Amino acid sequence: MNHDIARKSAPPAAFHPASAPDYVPAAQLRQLQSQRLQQIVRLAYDNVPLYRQRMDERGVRPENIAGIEDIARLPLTVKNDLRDTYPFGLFAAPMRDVVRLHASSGTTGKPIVVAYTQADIEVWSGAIMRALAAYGLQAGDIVQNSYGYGLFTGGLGLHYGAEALGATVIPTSGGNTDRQIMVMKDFGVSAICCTPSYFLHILDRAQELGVLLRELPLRVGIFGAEPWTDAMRGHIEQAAGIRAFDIYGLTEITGPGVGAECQYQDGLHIFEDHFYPEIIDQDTCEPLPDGAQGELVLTTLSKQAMPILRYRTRDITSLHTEPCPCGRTIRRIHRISHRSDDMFIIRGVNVFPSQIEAALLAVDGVLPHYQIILTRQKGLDRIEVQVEITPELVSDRISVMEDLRSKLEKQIEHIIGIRVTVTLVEWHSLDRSEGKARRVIDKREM
Ligand code: DLL
Repeated sequence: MNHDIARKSAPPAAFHPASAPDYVPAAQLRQLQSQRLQQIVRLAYDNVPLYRQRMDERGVRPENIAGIEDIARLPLTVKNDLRDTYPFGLFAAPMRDVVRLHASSGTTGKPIVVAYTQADIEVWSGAIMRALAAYGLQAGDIVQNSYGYGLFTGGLGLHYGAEALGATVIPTSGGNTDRQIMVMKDFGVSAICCTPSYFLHILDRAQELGVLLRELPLRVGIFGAEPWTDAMRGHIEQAAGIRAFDIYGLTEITGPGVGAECQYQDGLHIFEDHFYPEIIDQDTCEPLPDGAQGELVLTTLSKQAMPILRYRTRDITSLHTEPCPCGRTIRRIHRISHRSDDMFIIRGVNVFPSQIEAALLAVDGVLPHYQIILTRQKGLDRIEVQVEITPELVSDRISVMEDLRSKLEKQIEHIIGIRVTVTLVEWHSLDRSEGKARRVIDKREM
């Protein structure tokens, strides 16, 4: 273990009562899931016309769902179902019981709107408490929440969960990076929540300002809302002297807190007493066995305002049942390496940004700031990868820069199997995001 990290480690957090459901014996958990599934299907069928119609079409009635093993009989839900019923068409509760709305705009079309009753907010906060406890946080920790506050679920979701844990929350929201760094330094922040790409930006700016994050009390990073790699984790942990944990979630299901890593950082435990995971084959929609990679499908088992049955997340992962050394009995998913719709096809080859990121970070001196630009010239698709390099690596000798460029091109070609053009760009020349990073710019004409 890195010495700085060891020095900054807090004593092991006492077991938090909110984490009790993480350790329930599997048989008991299945029973609870079965009961909750029956209730949620009944709620959806009785109150949401879309679910009633879809179930009727399949000839499935709520009483046919005897337990969790029947879940695959239920219809799948997709993002367009939320768009088509915009804004409130999937609500199962009257507005007087709805205490909060959030929305997510996505890249195209209308936003999707989601609703919460007070009980839903409590379940959500409970899930976040379980995540934070798994990272080793407790009352007394000072949590800087740099996820955006507003319609995005990241800010308020983490806010209420961290408060419920008893931590001190600083609601900085995203942006104003110099102020983020001042707060982190002056307020003795021990944990920060933001996207991994925004944290990289904070790291760079802190360095420019002469603030050494390694020397601050900061010891935990809570990073999610976008794909990131183990190579990126290594870079962040080393540069900031912290432990960087993954947190997963999506607006449709609740927001952040559907799953989280534990101290072993080997997959994300899904809080499956509330959010039931399945993996399906993306093409056939058939359920896949444990360990197989496919699309994650989630069912909300307790959501009252807006129950969601078998939601196709488009996130690609696998589900693991082997016991985790931490003792939690809830299952784990492999970290989400990509979304099925992140994939781009270039000359017939399927490519994911995360493959390019892993290739770049395998080469010393390359910063994890990159952008992928797709163009079409005379009918031929081309990939250009713009990569920032550390100032120390910039050399006056053209041959040194050329060697680095060609090393990166070879490394990427080795992983994705096609030639790309790498352009080395100056430190800070690529746009920085305060939220989710935009990695791919597709300039090909459709
Ligand atoms: O991003 C909720 C969130 C906020 C999660 C803060 C974690 C932290 P949406 O904006 O609806 O919600 O985006 C959901 O983001 O389907 C994934 O594709 C992606 N995503 C979320 N967390 C991770 C993660 C929030 N840890 C979509 N790793 C999801 C990879 C993630 N992708």
